[in-house]
Amino acid sequence: MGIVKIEGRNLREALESAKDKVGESAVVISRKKGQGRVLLAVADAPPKSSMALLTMRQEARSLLSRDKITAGPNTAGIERCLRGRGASKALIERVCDAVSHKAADGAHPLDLAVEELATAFPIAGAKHVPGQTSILAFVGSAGAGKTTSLAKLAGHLVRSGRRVVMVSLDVNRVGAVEQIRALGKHVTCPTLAARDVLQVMSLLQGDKRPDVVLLDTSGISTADGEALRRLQTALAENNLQANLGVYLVAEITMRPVVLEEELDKLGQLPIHGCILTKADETRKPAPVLEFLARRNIGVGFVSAGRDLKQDLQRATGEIFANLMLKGRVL
Ligand SMILES: Nc1nc2c(ncn2[C@@H]2O[C@H](COP(=O)(O)OP(=O)(O)OP(=O)(O)O)[C@@H](O)[C@H]2O)c(=O)[nH]1
Ligand SMILES: [Mg+2]
Repeated sequence: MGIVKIEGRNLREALESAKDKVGESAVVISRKKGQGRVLLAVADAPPKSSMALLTMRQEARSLLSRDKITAGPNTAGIERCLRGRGASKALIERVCDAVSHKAADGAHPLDLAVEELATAFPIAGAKHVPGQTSILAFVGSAGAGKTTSLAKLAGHLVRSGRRVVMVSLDVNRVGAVEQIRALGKHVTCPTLAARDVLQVMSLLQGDKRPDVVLLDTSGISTADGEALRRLQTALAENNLQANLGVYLVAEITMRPVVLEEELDKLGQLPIHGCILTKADETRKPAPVLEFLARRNIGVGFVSAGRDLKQDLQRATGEIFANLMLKGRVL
């Protein structure tokens, strides 16, 4: 067979291609890298003597020298940066590959990394059906930032002219009812402390129906999951003009394994999206972002501080790129 040229986008791809085309006994004699490509000169068997090896090397060099690939962009800085954010090897490779591939067009590597990262994580769409009341329920572990994020969103919706009610199912914990009332007052949004999730139904009748019901839960995920499933069934049975979207509130500092447990505890409850909180408290947001992407859970909002008016941002590709490259939202 002699020596053949094999090409791939990276070393792994080129080696796999060599195995496919030349067979298991393929031996790499020479290689060349650049512009998002790896070229291999491959023989179908090892050389039988040192003389044979020299001849093979000469042949390989001459084969590869016909391909004028120049050095690709320097992705070492991007790689270092992503490693600092806690990114996985697979994500780092994906971004660096994309940068090397597109760099030929003359764009700056960092801009290309931003472009790739902006599409690496799903965004949760807003679920609003005209004429229906949207019930947005926030679930998640104790202290994740459910009530604070809910109040931030309530303030935003009230300012944009929507009729909003905040309902809290967290009525047994000392101070919980006072907290939601105080936050409601602060963002000029009416509140209701509900002992039973089905109390929400009473808000969904008549002309004064709210546009949005923001439903806060207790942080005891098994019980919250069960309550929301009851609400879901009741809404369907009563044919009310309302739709329920469940949002998981998760600290961006959380370990994915804990988040996984949290989702398990919620049971068979469709999760519409995620609100990521405490983005101001870590420079390593990648593990949680990558976990959500693997589970195909889109991020709806990112919270990066305690300020009720400023610190909740609608998730965008730019925010993901900032988090992954700078370790902060802006
Ligand atoms: N630094 C920072 N703190 C936050 C953020 N969001 C919420 N917090 C703080 O986190 C703490 C818990 O927030 P809560 O909104 O009470 O959390 P929760 O999920 O409702 O908690 P439980 O009701 O106990 O389950 C509070 O001190 C908040 O001020 C954020 O984005 N950044
Ligand atoms: Mg709370």
